[in-house]
Amino acid sequence: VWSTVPAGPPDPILGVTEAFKADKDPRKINLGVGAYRDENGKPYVLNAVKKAEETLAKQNPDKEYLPITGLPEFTASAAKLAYGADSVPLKEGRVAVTQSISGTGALRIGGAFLGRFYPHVKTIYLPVPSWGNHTPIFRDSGLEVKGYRYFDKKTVGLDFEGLKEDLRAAPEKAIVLLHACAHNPTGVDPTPEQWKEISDIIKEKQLFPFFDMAYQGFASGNTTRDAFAVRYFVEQGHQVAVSQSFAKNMGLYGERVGAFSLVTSSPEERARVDSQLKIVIRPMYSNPPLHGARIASTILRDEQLYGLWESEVKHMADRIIQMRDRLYDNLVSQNTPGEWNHIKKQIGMFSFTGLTQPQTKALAEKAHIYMTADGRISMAGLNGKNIDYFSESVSKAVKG
Ligand code: PLP
Ligand code: TYF
Repeated sequence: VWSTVPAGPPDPILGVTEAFKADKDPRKINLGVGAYRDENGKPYVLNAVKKAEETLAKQNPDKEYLPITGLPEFTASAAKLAYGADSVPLKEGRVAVTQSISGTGALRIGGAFLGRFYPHVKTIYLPVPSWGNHTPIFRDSGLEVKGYRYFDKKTVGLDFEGLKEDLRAAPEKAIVLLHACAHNPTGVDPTPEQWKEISDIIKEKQLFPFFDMAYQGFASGNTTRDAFAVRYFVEQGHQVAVSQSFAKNMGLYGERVGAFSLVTSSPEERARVDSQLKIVIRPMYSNPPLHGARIASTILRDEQLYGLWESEVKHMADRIIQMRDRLYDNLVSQNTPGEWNHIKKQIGMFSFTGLTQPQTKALAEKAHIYMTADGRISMAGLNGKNIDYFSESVSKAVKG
């Protein structure tokens, strides 16, 4: 029956891990996938998570199904984390929230809901470039996918003029996807002043802002600061959609903890939206997994665990910032041709190095260093033990 099924290409990000695993050289480094690694290059389970699991084990909770929209304590705390405890729409009971299968699932639910109910042009504009999975997620949700300019190769920074031009030229009421912070793959975020201008254009053109917040806390080390864009837009009266992931900021990757939310205009409207979110979710997976949502909710609702978690998020963010400084210093002291300031200016898990495809290929073949073909590196893969080898290898690759 399947003789006509064509072989598909490997995933551009997860494929890098395959190549890494096959390499037997002891110096090998995997900077492909965006997953945090500690100072020893090992996956890191947060102490806040371990403690929450201990608390949960003592409570010995049952394994009943969750409601379709998930664990109510979790969704309430997740929304508070994103929108802020003082958020007006939250206090007025007009934010519809559902638990999701991490950030990917949140985007997919959001896409499906918009595909079914968004009453205007069903086109979503993504930054160019964006996370590789955005295009298929929204295409599979029944939306038309287009792009707006975002990254300027010349300055290795934000193409703010291009961005504004493209948003102004988009059809009225189109959907715009915005990375709330720590843009993947570029590590380039708008400044607060630029966010304000973006908000004005979106208002003028009545565009619909859909925030993907996969790295809250990971950019600056502070969850409030990283929520600036979302909260500012809400204060300006935008009825935003927000996708949240707890994969990176709580290190809950494989537990698949996330939330999708929509600001509505009244509690009555929220109730109607809630009812339709359930109808979207029920045939997809019925209800979400329990354990990770219990962990996140325990951390978010306990003052001490919350404090511990905040300090651990900051530790992860700071370690990445240190690696940026060391990489920059090394590249400059080794007289590596080019301008490397962007390494320090970029923010979050990734750096868009500007390395070309032949250079990334040479790094893999000659130095056993793996990154995505676009020159993106996951900064978290660097540590005190491999940073010098990495910098020297990059320097050599650039000198050719
Ligand atoms: N959105 C962006 C921009 C991401 O970088 C990621 C993960 O890398 C996600 C969403 C979703 O990840 P997850 O489904 O693991 O939460
Ligand atoms: O590194 C990245 O950009 C992501 C990481 O189910 C990732 O693609 C990997 C697996 C997954 C979700 C995100």
